[in-house]
Amino acid sequence: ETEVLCLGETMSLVAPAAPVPLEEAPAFTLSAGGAESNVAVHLASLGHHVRWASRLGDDPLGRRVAASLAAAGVDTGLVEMRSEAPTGVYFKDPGPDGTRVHYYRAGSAASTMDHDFLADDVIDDARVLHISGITPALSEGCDRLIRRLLTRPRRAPLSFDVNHRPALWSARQAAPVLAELAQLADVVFVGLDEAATLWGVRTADDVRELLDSPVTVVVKDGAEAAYALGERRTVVPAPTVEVVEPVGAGDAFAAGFLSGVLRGEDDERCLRRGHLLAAHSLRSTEDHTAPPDAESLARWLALDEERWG
Ligand code: KDG
Repeated sequence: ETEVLCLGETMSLVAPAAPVPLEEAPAFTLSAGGAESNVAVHLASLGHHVRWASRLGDDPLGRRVAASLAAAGVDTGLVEMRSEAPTGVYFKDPGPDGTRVHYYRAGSAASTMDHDFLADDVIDDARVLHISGITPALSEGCDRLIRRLLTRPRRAPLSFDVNHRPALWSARQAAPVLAELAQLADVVFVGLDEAATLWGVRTADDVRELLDSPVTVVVKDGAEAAYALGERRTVVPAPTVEVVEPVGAGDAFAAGFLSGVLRGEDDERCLRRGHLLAAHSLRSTEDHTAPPDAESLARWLALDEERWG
């Protein structure tokens, strides 16, 4: 049985080997990066059965992306390799004000997905479907696909990470679309700073007021805390971490949280799992790293409230 089906574009990721600006970096690493497949990799490394669905170019980079996700334990059987469009590429550009990204993804194989990508029975086979607000910005077909997934009658909860990517579309363009799509999901992940940029809200409770229909809205307030706002309001402070590089931490958080959901845990434990995986990812420059081992995870999850904070 598929526990989570993740859908979205994954690109080849070129990153300076040391955190120096792209213009000067002498050496690079080549790996795979995509928000939804990052979530898939984290979930797989926690032992969950995860599928990732998308399109890649039938080219060396596409084969490399597919092979690296398969090697990480993700089921890539639904991935379509296309000869008429290339695999997208993106570069990380570390700088004094944080890491910027540069995309070479217009017309990529993933952007050719349309509303009929994935049969209904394949979607219904998963216990959770995870998508993000990146996909509707890729093409009109991708937008139609996301709308179909969010509006079709469904059996399993649908998880939606808002993931506003300013390099794809402006906040003014994205704000109404991302709010509309988030309202159709069951579990929504959003950063408080991201929500502030998009919708001009100030607090986690403002976000919940705006997004009042999902069962649970998870608001991440960076180094401060994370909130699960549903029938109840749960807050868990963030553990202290020395941040090496923040890209990918949101994906790790979503994976941790969803791992808790799959185990039937309460919101507090789901948030803790989210924090723990995010903290781990914040310490690395890779989009995804091996998660903490089961024993340390269990130890941290069991900390009483005082020592956790
Ligand atoms: O969350 C990390 C992603 O942003 C990164 O892997 C690339 O999917 C990506 C995107 O579209 O920005």
